[in-house]
This record gives sequence, C-alpha cells and structure tokens, in this order.
Amino acid sequence: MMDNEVDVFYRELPKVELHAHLNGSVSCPTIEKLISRKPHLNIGHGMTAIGKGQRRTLDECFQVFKVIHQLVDTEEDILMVATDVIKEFAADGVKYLELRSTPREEKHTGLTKKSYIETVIKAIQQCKSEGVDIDVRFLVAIDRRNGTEVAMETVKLAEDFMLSSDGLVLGLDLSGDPTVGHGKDLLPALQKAKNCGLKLSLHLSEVPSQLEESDMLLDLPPDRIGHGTFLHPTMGGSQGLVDKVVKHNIPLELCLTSNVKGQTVARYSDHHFKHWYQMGHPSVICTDDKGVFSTDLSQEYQLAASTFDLSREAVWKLSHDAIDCIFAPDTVKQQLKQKWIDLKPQVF
Ligand code: 6MZ
Repeated sequence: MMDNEVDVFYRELPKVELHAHLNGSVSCPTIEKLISRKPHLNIGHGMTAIGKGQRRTLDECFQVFKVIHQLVDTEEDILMVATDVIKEFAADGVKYLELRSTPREEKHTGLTKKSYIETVIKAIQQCKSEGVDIDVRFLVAIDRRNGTEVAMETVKLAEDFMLSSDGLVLGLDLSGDPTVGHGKDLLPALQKAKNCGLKLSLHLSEVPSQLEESDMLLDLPPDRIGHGTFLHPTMGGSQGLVDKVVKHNIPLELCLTSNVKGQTVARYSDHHFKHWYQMGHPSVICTDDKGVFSTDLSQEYQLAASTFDLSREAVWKLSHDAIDCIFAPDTVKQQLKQKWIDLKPQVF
C-alpha cells in the first residue's frame, strides 16, 4: 500500500484494530527477510500476498497461510514477525490492537505452543518498552480444523496466560477454514473458556453453509463476531440470527477487502457492512490479514467511506465507537477515549 493512495485524514485517524491474524498480517519487507533466512524453501513473493485487483477463492487463501507458516517456524521468526506487524499497525495510526494467532508446535525447530505465545508476548513487551505508541493485546486462536481435543488444550493454555500475562492475553479467537470441521465439536471448549473469563471472538457464517452452526454458537453468546457475512437475511441468513446478534448486542468485526478478495462478497458495495451499519449495530472495520490481502486499516476506512458515502464526522465516530468493542477493561477504554478527544481535528 503506497502512502499517497490513502488520504492523510485516514492515516491520521486514530484507529482500533480488533481482527488481525498475525501470520496473515506479515508485510512484504518482512516476507523478504523471512525468505532470505530460508532460501532453500524456494518461496517467492507472489505466493504470500494477493495484489491489487487480484482475487482468490477462500480455499486458495488458506493455501497462502500454509506457505507463510513454512517461513515462520522458529521463535526468532515469530519475534521478528510480531514486532514488525505491531510497528506497522502503529505507523498506520492504530492506537489499540488485538492481535490473534494460532499457537503452533514445530518439532524440527523446538517451537512449542507455550513458547509460541511467550514469544508473541515478548514482542508486545519489547514494543512497549521502546515506546511504540500502541496498546497491544493478544487473543489465542483455535483452528477449527484441529477438533475437540486441541481446542480444549488451547483453552487451558489461554487460561494460564490470561492469569499470568498482566492483562495482555484477553481471550480466544475461533478461526480457520470455515468449510472444515463443525462448531458443535468445539462448543464444550468454548463454553469452558467463557466460564473461566476468557473473551470470545468467533468467526461466524464466513461462508453460506454455516447457518445452523452460527445459530448454535450465538447461544453462548460470543463477545464479538468475525465476519458474519451470511447472517443477514439479504445475504442468505435469517431474521432469527440477526435478532440473536442484536439481542446480545454482539459487535461485528468487518473486513471489506478480505471478503472481496476471498470472493465471499462480490463487490465492495455488496458488503454486509451496510446492513449492520444502517441498523446502528456495533460494526468495527478491520483488516483480517493485511499482508495477504495487501491492505492496511487506513485504506479499509477509506474504502468503507467511499463505498458507503460516509462523511468524515461519521468515519470519526466509527473509529471512536470501536473503543467500546475492545476486550481490555474499562480503564483502557477511558484512556483511549481521552486520546481520541486529544487528537480530534478542530474541523474535518
Ligand atoms: C478464517 C482465518 C482467516 O493464526 O497463523 N485465518 N480464518 N477466515 C479467514 N479469512 C480469510 N484469515 C486467517 O494466522 C493465520 C491463520 O489465521 C486464520 C487461519 O487459521 C490461518 O491459518 P496465524 O497467526
């Protein structure tokens, strides 16, 4: 993303990013560094990012993550990737970031799921000690394809870190290829997580075939929804699902470019943002995978504004209202709201 393509208003807009997968957020310069560390893998740039105007099926997107995972398989890699990603979000005007990632074990490098999370936390702490102007928290991700047992194990890990990380680990993300596995197998683990105080952000109805699963998972209820593309009746969902989301007032994390490039939404103007936003339902603009989808949060705000004809006041309110959807405690919300007051331009 070239700076000059995005209006300075969007760059300077203070922003909250709530839906960012660590390995999907790796930028080109960081990929270059990873490739030079592992030339024997013969991985080229075209294999890790979907450029401007390009599209892939969702299935092809998941192949891209596999390539990136080959490049990121040591503690050293994770430290570099997490540090770079945090600094890039900060440079883009993000003031509060909830990063999510699936802990992986790599026997050949000695990486364990525990050391994976410890390394992400180390990166967060290092950025903080360097004075990078961003508050970063972490959500431990469950990959839905790995089933019940791994989900339970991940909840236990997340709980341990929630108790020992000084508030840095706040909750869980449920993600992974939506065409694989079923939420009912993960329900006990998600219920357990909720009972022990972990916040839940669940990918729901990212593809059309998940209505029954979404209906079941909404009864938990989750604290936030990732995508929710096919929940709304106009997208093939149902009023019953919308009613549940509204009743529990569950914010949606909406990722425009990701959905268009992954071809679950035909064009920007068809994005379900418009339905939820018009209803006045909490809707948070996010990037999903800024590296893979070649975007950044400023650009996503600009796209939402130009597609749905939002005034600058409305865009400011959109970024401000995202603060109420964060998982960190009220004291952090108050600090952020003060920051927004301090940074608000006299005129738009
Ligand atoms: C569902 C997604 C996703 O965890 O290795 N992930 N899950 N839908 C999406 N929409 C495009 N984008 C990313 O980051 C990569 C992982 O995040 C999840 C997938 O499980 C992917 O393997 P981490 O940091």
